[in-house]
Amino acid sequence: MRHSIWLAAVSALALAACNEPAVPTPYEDGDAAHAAAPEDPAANTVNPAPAGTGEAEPAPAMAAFTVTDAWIRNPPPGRDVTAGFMTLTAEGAAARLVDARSLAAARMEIHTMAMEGDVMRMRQVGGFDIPEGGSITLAPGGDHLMMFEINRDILATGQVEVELVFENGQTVNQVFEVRDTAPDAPAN
Ligand SMILES: [Cu+2]
Repeated sequence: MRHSIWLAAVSALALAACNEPAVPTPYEDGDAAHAAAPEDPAANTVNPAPAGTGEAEPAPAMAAFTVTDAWIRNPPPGRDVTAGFMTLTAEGAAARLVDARSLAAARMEIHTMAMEGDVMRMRQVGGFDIPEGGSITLAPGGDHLMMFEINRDILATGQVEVELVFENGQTVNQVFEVRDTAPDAPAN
């Protein structure tokens, strides 16, 4: 009980921080920086590996993703932002989550939380790295998928599809449950 209250308090803080008009953030610059990322020479190489050799493949490695506990916080009335959370596992290759899209939000960003002096603030980052065979957990008070200009009609359906975009070009369509609180995660 105490734990869930703490989580609620922290996430309320996160949402409050997200909602601050504060300083205009150059989100577009961040996107542009991404688009202008140096080309991956391997991506354009048409060079199938000789049959029978599975090593030194030129193409980016594909990972098999598993998403659990995917949920979006049901935003309080009057808010036009909210956040999505999940546990994401990559098997077979390391991966980097670099973007997310949904019809339920005009714009989504990848955010983390970090201390700035004595204050915990959210901050946009370029992506989250998932080690091969490892997982990342996005949770209230920590890493999250930020959703701006939310569509309440879609959120009201209780289920929101989000497309997760990875640096190697892979995408995953995942349904996020709209909830007031985190689902009870099974103990791992
Ligand atoms: Cu945020």
